Amino acid sequence: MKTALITGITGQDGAYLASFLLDKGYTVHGLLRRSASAEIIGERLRWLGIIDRVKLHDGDLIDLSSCIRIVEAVKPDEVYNLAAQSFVHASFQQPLLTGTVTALGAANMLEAVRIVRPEARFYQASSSEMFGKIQEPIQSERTPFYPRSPYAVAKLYAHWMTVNYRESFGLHASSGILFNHESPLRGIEFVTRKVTDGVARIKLGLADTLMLGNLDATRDWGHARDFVQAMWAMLQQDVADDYVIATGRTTSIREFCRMAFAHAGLDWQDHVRTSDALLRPSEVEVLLGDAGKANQALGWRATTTLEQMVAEMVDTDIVRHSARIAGRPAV
Ligand code: NDP
Ligand code: GDR
Repeated sequence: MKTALITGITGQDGAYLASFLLDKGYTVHGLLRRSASAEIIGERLRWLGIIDRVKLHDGDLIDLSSCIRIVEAVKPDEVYNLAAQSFVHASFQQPLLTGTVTALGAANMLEAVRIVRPEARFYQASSSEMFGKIQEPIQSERTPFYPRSPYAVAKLYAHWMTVNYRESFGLHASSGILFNHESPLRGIEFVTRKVTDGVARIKLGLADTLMLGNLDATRDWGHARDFVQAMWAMLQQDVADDYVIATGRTTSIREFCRMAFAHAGLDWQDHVRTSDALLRPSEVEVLLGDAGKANQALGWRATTTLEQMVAEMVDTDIVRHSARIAGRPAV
């Protein structure tokens, strides 16, 4: 059976992708950066019950020698480069770190594959943030990019490096231009999880208000479990290519709040407050993707509705906080 190497395996997508590949019979390896809080680093892999089924290797995306060493040791058939400084808001405060990890880190992995394992298939986690100040109302692979944050600029570099390594060196390197995808394993700083966590706290009497920034922005939100399947499907194609992955429905932050609070029997207007401190220096106001190419070529389409995902996220956060109140582990 095949062997996969996932960078960013401890993140939301890395955990779901690892689970998906294990179910397909893959041997799954992951690059793990050292942390002083080692006991919480594998939380998502533990949540999915797979921490003992993946093989983790110490390394860091910004350390080329560790990337080379791990690719050499693992000899992967497929490499999924998901590691990144992925929080747009933080990228305005840490633009150089974001560039080093999110842009040059991808170049490191491309170099490691080119030098050590050029026959491996490579997936780059590109982003709808690259469309930024949108140039077309519905964004597809043909829509020009206009990045609006240091994060998006870094992703654009990584995206074009992936295209360049495909064209220059013949690597089977594909980019998935993924629109926002969420889940109960989403990082707490991202708006959907911040909202569902807030709903759970308010429902259980642990808090009364939730502070947010821009409520008018809209996002094309899908479920991470659906989206990781598209990553895999791209690497099964004979020819590497780039694909937009999206649901084709866009929803405002305000409407997401309404849905999440309503699921718990609450009125969002009683609890949500806004603060200018949470606004971004430049904002991506609207994103709406056309995944027609992926649908035709990969047979992929989003299957989880936003309503189902909101319900799953709110219910899971209520379970998590209830367990904490009762002094039980949530997993
Ligand atoms: P997360 O932020 O949840 O995960 C990021 C992962 O990268 C974590 O495993 C993190 O490790 C790891 N990482 C960060 N810096 C380094 C480093 N220097 N060396 C090694 N590993 C590192 O992101 P998601 O799972 O949500 O996203 C996966 C990828 O897809 C990212 O590249 C993101 O930018 C991109 N993307 C995500 C979308 C989304 O909506 N989720 C949409 C489009 C693109 P640690 O656990 O130690 O912090
Ligand atoms: P995004 O996700 O920037 O789209 O990047 P995020 O959830 O952070 O923001 C979405 C929108 O919500 C608005 N917003 C808030 N955002 C956060 N985080 N916190 C708040 O309190 C808040 N209030 C309003 C934001 O201004 C924004 O408009 C995500 C990441 O996963 C990237 O890595 C990925 O590439 C893109 O999605 C596609």
